[in-house]
Amino acid sequence: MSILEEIKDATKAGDEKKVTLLTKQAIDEGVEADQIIKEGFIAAMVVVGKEFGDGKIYIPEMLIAARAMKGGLEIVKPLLTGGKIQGIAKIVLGTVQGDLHDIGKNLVAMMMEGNGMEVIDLGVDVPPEKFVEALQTHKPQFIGMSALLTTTMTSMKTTIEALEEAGLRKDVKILVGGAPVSQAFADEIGADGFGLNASDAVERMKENL
Ligand code: B1M
Repeated sequence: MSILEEIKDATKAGDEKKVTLLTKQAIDEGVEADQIIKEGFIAAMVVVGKEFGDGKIYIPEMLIAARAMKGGLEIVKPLLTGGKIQGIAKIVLGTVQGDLHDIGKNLVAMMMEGNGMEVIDLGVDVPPEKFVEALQTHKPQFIGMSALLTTTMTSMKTTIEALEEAGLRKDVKILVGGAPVSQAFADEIGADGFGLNASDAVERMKENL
């Protein structure tokens, strides 16, 4: 079994200690951070999501796998964020109201920081008014919203409406992403960009600079 398969299995099993050890080992062996994330962590979460959807596992297992992935991400973080010049652009980022999923959002943040962007992370369950307030306080060029639930992605639209009502929409580019979000949805709600994954999110930012 390859080390990436081992990382995938350990993440899926929620064995955080093993995930961290294997991730360190993979880095030492010269495996790219991007490959560890895609073929190790994300591949595991795809299986976890499918098994949860099929009723084979339950929330605790999903939570434990997520914790293991976070442990692994902490190990690769310096490789994604280290050594680059900060401050090309500023983004206020958050997972929208009602949504507690933050792994993808955190990965997007790491990738942005690694590409010289300044990230102000509002965390999870961020209500529209908090995005508005953060825009007034930090004056970023971008607002980034993440959603993982079909029931919470509508909060992206509500947030855009709140920015319009506050007369601030024209001051900022809005970037959206997350598993249920699509380009068509981004267009429908009037966002400026849709990121399919973390590197794509960075590309959309660069295009809109
Ligand atoms: Co939840 N969950 N979850 N969950 N969870 C999903 C999303 C689900 C698809 C699982 C399933 O049913 N198959 C399903 C949603 C169904 C739907 O809406 N259609 C679901 C559900 C139902 C739920 C609960 C409602 C379960 C319940 O309580 N009954 C509940 C909701 C809680 C809430 O938010 N209010 C819930 C809870 C949880 C946990 C807390 C247990 C845990 C989250 C832990 C955490 O994040 N701290 C969890 C997890 C781990 C998942 C799955 C298994 C994995 C998500 C993940 O981290 N993926 C997920 C199934 C799946 O997606 N395979 C599932 C890895 C991550 C790197 O990918 O987040 O997609 P992702 O991010 C990607 C891209 O989407 C993109 O880039 C990232 C990197 O490539 N991206 C952006 C993300 N944000 C972006 C922003 C951008 C641009 C790109 O610009 C700003």
